[in-house]
Amino acid sequence: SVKLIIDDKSVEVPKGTTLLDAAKELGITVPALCHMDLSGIGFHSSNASCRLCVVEVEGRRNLAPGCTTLATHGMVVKTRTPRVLNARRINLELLLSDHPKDCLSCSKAGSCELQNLAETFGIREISYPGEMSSHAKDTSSPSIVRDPDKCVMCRRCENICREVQGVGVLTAVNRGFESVVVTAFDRDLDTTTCTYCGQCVAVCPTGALSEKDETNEVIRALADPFKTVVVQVAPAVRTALGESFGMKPGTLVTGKLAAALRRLEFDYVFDTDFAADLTIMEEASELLDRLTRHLGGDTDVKLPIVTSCCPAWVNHLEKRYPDLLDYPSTARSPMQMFGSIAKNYLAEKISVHRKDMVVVSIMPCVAKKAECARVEFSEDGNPDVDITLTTRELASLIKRFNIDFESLEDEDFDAPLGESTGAAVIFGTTGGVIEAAARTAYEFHTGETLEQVDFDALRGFDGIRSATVDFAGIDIKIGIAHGLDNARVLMEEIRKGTCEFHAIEVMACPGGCIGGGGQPFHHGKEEIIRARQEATYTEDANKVIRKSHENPHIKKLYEEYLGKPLGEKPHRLLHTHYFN
Ligand code: HC0
Ligand code: SF4
Repeated sequence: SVKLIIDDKSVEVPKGTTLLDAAKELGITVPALCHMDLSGIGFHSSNASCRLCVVEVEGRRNLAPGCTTLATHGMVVKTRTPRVLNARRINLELLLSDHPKDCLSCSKAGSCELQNLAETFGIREISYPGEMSSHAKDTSSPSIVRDPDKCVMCRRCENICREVQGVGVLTAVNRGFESVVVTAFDRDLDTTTCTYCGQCVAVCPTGALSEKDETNEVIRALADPFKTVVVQVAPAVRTALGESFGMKPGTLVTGKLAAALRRLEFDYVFDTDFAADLTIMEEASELLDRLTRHLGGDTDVKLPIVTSCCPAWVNHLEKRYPDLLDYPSTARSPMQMFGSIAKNYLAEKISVHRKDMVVVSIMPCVAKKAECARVEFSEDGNPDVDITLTTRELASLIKRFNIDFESLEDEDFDAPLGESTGAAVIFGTTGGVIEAAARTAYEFHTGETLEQVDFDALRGFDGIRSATVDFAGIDIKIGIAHGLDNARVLMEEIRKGTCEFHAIEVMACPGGCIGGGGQPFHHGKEEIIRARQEATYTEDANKVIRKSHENPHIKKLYEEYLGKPLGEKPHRLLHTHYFN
């Protein structure tokens, strides 16, 4: 370790620690725009490009960037001298001089890191007015809007897209004044291999990347007297929405969420968790079907089965692994199963034509906006899910409707599409879908009661995890990856024929949906994502029923309407296919 002094305080840190991290040990925050540290979930970005983290190091002539300068023994560092503060202010003003000034109407207003820094540094005028760079806005994608004029060249998006997702759609081009992060040949996003995972949006400090805002479409639908408007909420939303109202990360707001949706005057307030239970019924049955055939000597059967409920993962699979499209489960995602059940079963039950029903999804995800627009999830041009909003967009709607979120009394979701189990809740975190599937597949396969429903071996934040589950004498090998580049490792094993897993779960976003691109901004605070995961497991543990196949409303839906899992009706309404 090395010992050094920062702002007159002594600190000892391991060799290789940056000055920024050493200062953090002392509780000293050094501002930064390009730096973001989420190492615990596999992401770290420091390009030393924003130069806002400069510090004075005794004996050095130039100021040093705190994010890339390593602490050495005996160093004396100062983080808030007039020279340091002045340099940071000048660097900030230079960034602002070539930044649009439409803060009032910017998509990032209120959460912009650049705006916050300008406020912190007391900037009241821009000292360097002059030429502004100009790039076209890209609205081609159903999920993401790119506004390169707002790019500050921090390159977090480029790093997360290349290093964590292994996609590499975004890249810095040009030099000096002309430098900007764009797609290859500056092509529209919808013509690239972008998966719409939205992780670039999640880490962008400014309004250069944001989700496509569809709040006004929902307001219009809610005001239309001829429409029955049905809403569903994804598992991970309840673990994070409170943050948008100043609540502590990890605060579960399930009851307030249902209440707020009712205040928004949705006609039916339902839960995607219900459909997550439904997904497990189909996916666990599919796993067992493939497994039984495999054990029976069928060499054509494709194992491992790969989860397919994450839409960014599906986009990536189709583009990157067109030769492996027989491996993903054909079960639709919970969101799309919900849409299908709403526009078929529910519509019939309440005698509403599907064209007069609007299904709105609230998701922690931006890729879900593109998923609901896929043609295979529509009938005669009418989509099963009409509009998808992110958690952030829902927060904005609640504020616009003047609802005092914090003081809302807890309410329940409506029945029957609002009832769910603990298994559905954990869909929201990495490892949760496969744990939920294991709970049901175990009981379906063995006919015995699973006493210990917590599969601790499947939990955690390691990018790639594996575990073996004993299904009454048969060892079921399970693999988990979150972050698309981690998924690559497992997919390449399948390609080479060396993969030993029977089932694999992939979620595109680090942490799973709790870390989704549509969640309230974490601003690089890893503890926020960890708190959301804890909340997820707490909600599961608090549920009376924790196995999907024990959900009474799911049982009834099969008895009354669907028949058997993997049967004709489920095949038509709940399964899908993949394209390359
Ligand atoms: Fe997820 Fe989902 S769990 S993808 O992570 O499977 O977005 O929260 O809604 O559909 O249920 C996101 C979250 C969902 C779906 C569910 C799955
Ligand atoms: Fe890359 Fe995901 Fe952003 Fe697309 S949405 S550019 S894949 S990080």
